[in-house]
Amino acid sequence: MSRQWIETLYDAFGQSFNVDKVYFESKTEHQHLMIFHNAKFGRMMVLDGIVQTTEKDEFIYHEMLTHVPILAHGNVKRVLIIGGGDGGILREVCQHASIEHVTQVEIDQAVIDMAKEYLPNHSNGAFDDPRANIVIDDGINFINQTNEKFDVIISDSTDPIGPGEVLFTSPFYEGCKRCLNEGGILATQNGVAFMQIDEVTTTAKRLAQVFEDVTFYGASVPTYVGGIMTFAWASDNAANRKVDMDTLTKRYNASGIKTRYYNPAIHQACFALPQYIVDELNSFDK
Ligand code: AG3
Repeated sequence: MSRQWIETLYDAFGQSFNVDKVYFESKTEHQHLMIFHNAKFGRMMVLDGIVQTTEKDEFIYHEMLTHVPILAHGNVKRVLIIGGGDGGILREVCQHASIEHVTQVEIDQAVIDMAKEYLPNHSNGAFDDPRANIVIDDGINFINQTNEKFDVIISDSTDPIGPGEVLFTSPFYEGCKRCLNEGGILATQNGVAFMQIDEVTTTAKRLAQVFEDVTFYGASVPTYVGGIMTFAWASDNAANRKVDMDTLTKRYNASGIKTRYYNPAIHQACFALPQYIVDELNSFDK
């Protein structure tokens, strides 16, 4: 029988995977990193006991966290990625020929190195894209120090435990606002709403103090088990998330990107939230 690995994210419930082969397992400077093979999901990357990404279902998360803000905005030239060391978001951003520059700030060099080695299809060469500038630093340090501005900021972080925690704080959101051009959009990984509903509430409260228009959108990602993964959305321009179907379709076709999950209909639909999330968002004074 093959070894079983059990995710330790939640107390009373978890998912387990057969481990066919371990490619890498070690403590990096910042976290515990493991990469193994599972027959259903292919190669998987785990950080501090939590599934981060798998070869088979990564496209859903990476496409949704990238193309929804970029095509909603419609004129993105500069993108900032916080985290995302596996390179999946960078790969999707680089698909857009109209994007002139992308800065990625990852805290852990080992995640980039090991992803390049064992999950090469995640970045698919994007780390060598001449438009990409890769910085090894804590996202909040970079945000606090830079004078650069961006049209879209994507936070592809771990959960708010360990190194990812600061990326869910008000100072980080304020810093993002300062680094966004007018009408810019911040999109962040915000956990699985059913399992981590407090994260939705806390993020909504914090973002609402900084941005005019705050909401969430969702997508179902098999290995982020427990319901829809929510992405937080913050902008000062509410029109960004109300782009009509014709405009989205034109932008999508003109972009020339290839997708396997994202399309304009999914884009429009993903802002429809289940009532338990709507109720949660209405439960506090904004
Ligand atoms: N980062 C988000 C992983 C979230 C897992 N958490 C969870 N299931 N609540 C993924 C990095 C992919 N580039």
